[in-house]
Amino acid sequence: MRTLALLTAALLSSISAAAAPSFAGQVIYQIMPDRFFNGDKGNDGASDPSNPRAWHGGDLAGLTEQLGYLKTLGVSAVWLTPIYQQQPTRYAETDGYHGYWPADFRKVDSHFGTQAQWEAFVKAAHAGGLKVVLDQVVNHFGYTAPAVQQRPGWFHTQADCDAASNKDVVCALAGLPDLKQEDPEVRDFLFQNADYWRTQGVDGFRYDAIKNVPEDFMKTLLARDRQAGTWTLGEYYGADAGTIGDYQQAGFDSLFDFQLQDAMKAAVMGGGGLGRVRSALQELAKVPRPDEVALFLDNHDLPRFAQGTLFEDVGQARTAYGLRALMTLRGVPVIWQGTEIAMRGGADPDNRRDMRFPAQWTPAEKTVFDTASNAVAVRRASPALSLGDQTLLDVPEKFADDLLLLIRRDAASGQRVLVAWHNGSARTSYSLRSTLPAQALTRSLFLDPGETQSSAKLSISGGYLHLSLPPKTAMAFVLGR
Ligand SMILES: [Ca+2]
Repeated sequence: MRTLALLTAALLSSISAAAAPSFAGQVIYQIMPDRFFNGDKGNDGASDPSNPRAWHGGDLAGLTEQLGYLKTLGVSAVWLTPIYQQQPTRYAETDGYHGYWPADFRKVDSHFGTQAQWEAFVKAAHAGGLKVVLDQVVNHFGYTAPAVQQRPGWFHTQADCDAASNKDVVCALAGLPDLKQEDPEVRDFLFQNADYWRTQGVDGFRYDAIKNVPEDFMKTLLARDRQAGTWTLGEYYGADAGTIGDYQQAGFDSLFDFQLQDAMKAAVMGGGGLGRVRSALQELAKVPRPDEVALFLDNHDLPRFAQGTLFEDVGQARTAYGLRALMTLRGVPVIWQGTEIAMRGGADPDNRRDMRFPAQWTPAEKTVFDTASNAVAVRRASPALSLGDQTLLDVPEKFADDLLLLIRRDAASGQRVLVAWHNGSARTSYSLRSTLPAQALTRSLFLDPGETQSSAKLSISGGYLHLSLPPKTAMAFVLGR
């Protein structure tokens, strides 16, 4: 799994010559524009919202219209799945609504709108203080993109695949026409795609399917991005901390942590113990740049987080717990559209149901949203939660399944926050031996909807840390200097 373990010193020094862009302190909201909001029915074309594999009509005009919604949620950046022009026909009874079947990499797909609507979106997002991350495909064209016939030399053949030692890189991913990045013309084409979107106001790229792209090409691409100040987030499906570390060494600012996602799904949603979460966090602390790593509960390629239980109310309560927990961690949290209301859905395309907005919500969905927006606001207002380092505290073995404790500390402000995830199913008081300085009774920063002060309490006296914690949630307490 770890293909980039070794790098030459020369290459490392050339990459580190430019200051690395940072998203530390950001909270990202992931949007699939076709499934977000339809702001312009005039561009819908042959869309069919009743068919999960068809275009649904969401677009850039809708995104711009809903920026106020993102402000209410409190996020600081958006990541859009690809918006460029898709292949002209369906494949496997599916439209290119998801954006991963490109035909023209520098043109906005007509379903998403016009170039002018893209520019209006970016301008409004930036004016509202939101950074823009755009998905970039560098592995393939769409199945029926005209370029596949027009430029056969740009693509690997079946013979190339048969002869290849690294099948991931040379063979077609899901049968998609696989770009031959060894060809200088193909490399230039891909470099210029990145340059083009930089001129279009993009602050960061999310690179799709990086395990399927040659590493020498990827390193050059990343060095160019770093030089230009563009933040880079790689998607390596299933990546653990070891893979994240290798790819950060190779020049990525960030990767998604699938290992932590899987552990949180099992513990927070699935009701398992917190041991695997603890291990994943211990591993993550070893990567070169832990502040940049993308942390998430689910995305458009995984079943929805709330789908991990049969029961809608349990899914809602535990999604609220999961989102709060995510907001306590070192890294860059990413919220997939709809997770802030605990939307359900199984494997693709069921996990891509149309986003639902406040007027359509049930009271229970509103409660999840209010918990999520409070958690985002608390994180962004706290230098320790946003930017601090992270130290896991030891917990007695008998409590280890139910209790995760860590300290976030921001050196610049001196703020220290003690974080407690409580996985127990009933309200519980804990008294644990501790060397932390004495602390008068303190309540959690996080508030449930309707609360004016948290019911979660901490005090430290006589060498003991006392905690009173509601069930199945995460809490955060500011400690004295
Ligand atoms: Ca539309």
